[in-house]
Amino acid sequence: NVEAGNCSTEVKEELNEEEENRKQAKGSGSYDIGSHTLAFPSISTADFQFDLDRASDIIVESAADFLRKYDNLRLVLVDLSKKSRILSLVKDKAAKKRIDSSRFFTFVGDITRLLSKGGLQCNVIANAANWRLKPGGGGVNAAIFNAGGEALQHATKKCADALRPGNSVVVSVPSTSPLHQQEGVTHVIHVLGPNMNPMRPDYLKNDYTKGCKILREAYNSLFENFASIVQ
Ligand code: AR6
Repeated sequence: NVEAGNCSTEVKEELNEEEENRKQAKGSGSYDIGSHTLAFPSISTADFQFDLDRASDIIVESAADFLRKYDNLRLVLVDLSKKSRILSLVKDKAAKKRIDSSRFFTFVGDITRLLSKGGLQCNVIANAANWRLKPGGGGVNAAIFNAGGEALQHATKKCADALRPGNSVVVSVPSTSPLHQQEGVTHVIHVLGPNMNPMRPDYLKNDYTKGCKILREAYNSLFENFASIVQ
C-alpha cells in the first residue's frame, strides 16, 4: 500500500526533524547560550526572489568565516517549513564544508516563537526588512513586527528611518515588548538584502554580480552587528 508507506515515511521524517530540533535546542555549553546565539532568516530569498543556490553558497561561506573569527558564538538559520529548500541546501553545503553543526545549524520554526514553541533560546534575531523599516509587507518582517508590538516599532523608529541594501541596524527590544517578555529576545537586527523582484524598490534586474556582493555585505553587516552586541 503506497499511500500508507508514504504516510509512515512522512511521519518518520517529521519525528526525525523534531528530534533534531530538540537536540539543537539543548545545546552543549555551560555559558549563557541564548545570548550567544543569533537566529536569522534567509535574507532576500522569498519576496525579494534571490536565487536560492547562490544565496545558500553565500550563507555558508559567510557563516564559516564568522565562526572562524568568533569561537564562542552560534548561528541558526530558521525557516517555517521542513520542506524549505534553502534550509536543505544550506544544511548539505555546511556538512560538505565540515562546519561544526553545534555552532551553525538549521532550524524549522517561526522565528518569533523559537523559545515558546521550539525550546530554542536565541536572544538575538534578524529580520529581512524593507528599506523604510516599516511593519507589515508580509514575510518575516510582518511576523517580527507583529510579535514585537508597538514597543518594537517605536524602538526601531528611534534607531533609524531607512536602510541601504547590504546594511543592517541593531534595535534593542524594550522589556515591555511581548517578543522580549515571552521569547527572551533582547535585540532585533534589521537587515536589507538585495532585491530581484521587479515590483519592489532597488530592483537589480537580475544582476547577480551586484546582487551577490550586496548579499555578502548584508550577512557580514548582520554577523558583525551580532558580535558587537555580545562582546
Ligand atoms: N519565521 C521564520 N522564517 C520566516 C518567517 C517566520 N515567521 N516568515 C518568513 N520566513 P521574506 P525577503 C522566511 O519574504 O525575501 C517583506 O515584505 C521565508 O520562508 O520575509 O528578504 C519585507 O517588508 C524566507 O526563507 O524576505 C521586504 O519588503 C525568509 O524568511 C521583503 O519582504 C525571507 O523571506 C523582503 O523580502
